[in-house]
Amino acid sequence: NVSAQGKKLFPETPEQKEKRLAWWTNDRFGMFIHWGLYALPARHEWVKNREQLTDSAYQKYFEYFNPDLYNPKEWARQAKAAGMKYAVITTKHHEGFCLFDSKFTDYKSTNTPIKKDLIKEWVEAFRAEGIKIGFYYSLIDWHHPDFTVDRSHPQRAKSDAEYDALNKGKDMAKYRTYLSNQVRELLTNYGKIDILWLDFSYPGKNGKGHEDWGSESLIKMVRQLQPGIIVNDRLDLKDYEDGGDFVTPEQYKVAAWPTENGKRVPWETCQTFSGSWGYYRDETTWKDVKQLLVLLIESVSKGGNVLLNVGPTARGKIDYRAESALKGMGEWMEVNSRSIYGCTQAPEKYARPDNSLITYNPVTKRLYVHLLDYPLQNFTLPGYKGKIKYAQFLHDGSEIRFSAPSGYGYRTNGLGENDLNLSLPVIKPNVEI
Ligand code: FUL
Repeated sequence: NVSAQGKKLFPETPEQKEKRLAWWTNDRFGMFIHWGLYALPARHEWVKNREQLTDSAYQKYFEYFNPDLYNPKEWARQAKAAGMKYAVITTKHHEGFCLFDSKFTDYKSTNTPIKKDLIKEWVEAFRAEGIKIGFYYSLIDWHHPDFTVDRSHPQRAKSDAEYDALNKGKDMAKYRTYLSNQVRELLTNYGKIDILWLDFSYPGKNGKGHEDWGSESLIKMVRQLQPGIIVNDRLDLKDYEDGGDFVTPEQYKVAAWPTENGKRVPWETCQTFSGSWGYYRDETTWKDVKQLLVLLIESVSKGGNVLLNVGPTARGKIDYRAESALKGMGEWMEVNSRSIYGCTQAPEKYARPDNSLITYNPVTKRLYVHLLDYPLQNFTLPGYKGKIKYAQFLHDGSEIRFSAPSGYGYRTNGLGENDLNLSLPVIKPNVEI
């Protein structure tokens, strides 16, 4: 993670930053969308790199890119029904193909058979549903002729000599200008943008990725164009306290709320339904709804957000397996979202009961106990005596009676002096995790 050196890029107090991020830490749950030419081969968004496909071998995906069923209103409706409050789409992924009408390249959706600025329609559709707008933009570009493939680039060459050969005649400075021009277009032509998700720079031969990518001037421009925007942490600005607004654990669950210099930092885990970010037709390892809900609840219980990814198909539909998982999550969110929005890690005085997760709303002072499996036995809130005024189910608002130990009999039942026993009905709630 980032080890801040105290150097700052902007004059912003911690309170101002907290205010800028307030909606994001409240909303907790967003949709990530990875969509590009890689939806056609349908075997991972890194396919060009993994299979070492040449530009001309990859060209057919450009020529056949025609998502005739693309209907971003439908995507936005599905995101909203799942309880997602913000969304981040790949305007350009590592392959270099742009879903937006950029002045600085011909490698864009307007030049494919679909002939449209797909980002424009997407922004309009998601905004209309009240969903906050995020742009993912790849700092890596396997198509741009001046993008320098240096020795830290994953998976390409095996030696410095090989990299030098690959890099001959390339001018990273030209690529820097290109990327900054494109980021300017994205932050100028589509109205207010809420999130910028840059992915990713890495230290090259000089050990300073931020110099290769011009990260300092890039982020300064970003802040100038969209002062309220929230930016992730993948610009290799580790020397700066404010080099990114939140950290981005990818495809893993954090053990505890991440910290830097002893202070808790805003964080968001990005996760796939299966394994690939781009549409992967033959993938079999799909997470079920319960796993996904636990991921969300657990993240909120440690003060974090979840950005859950869909990889739409080459025809522009959300994969049916993702669609049904979103629907399942939505059914749960419809009655339980109160335990997600505005919630965070519970204060220490509330211990986590066995086989459960707890989230807490500091404004309403509500504690939410999420039972991961409906208990067949007594359910105990350890050490909660005197800390709870009222308890209810979320699915129907009905009261849950509770009792504290009041005598010898209770103690022999295994209840500690300060515990509470919840009297749960035998019949399970119909909306389960
Ligand atoms: C990674 C990328 O390389 C993946 O393709 C994906 O976009 C993920 C969110 O970030 O670093």
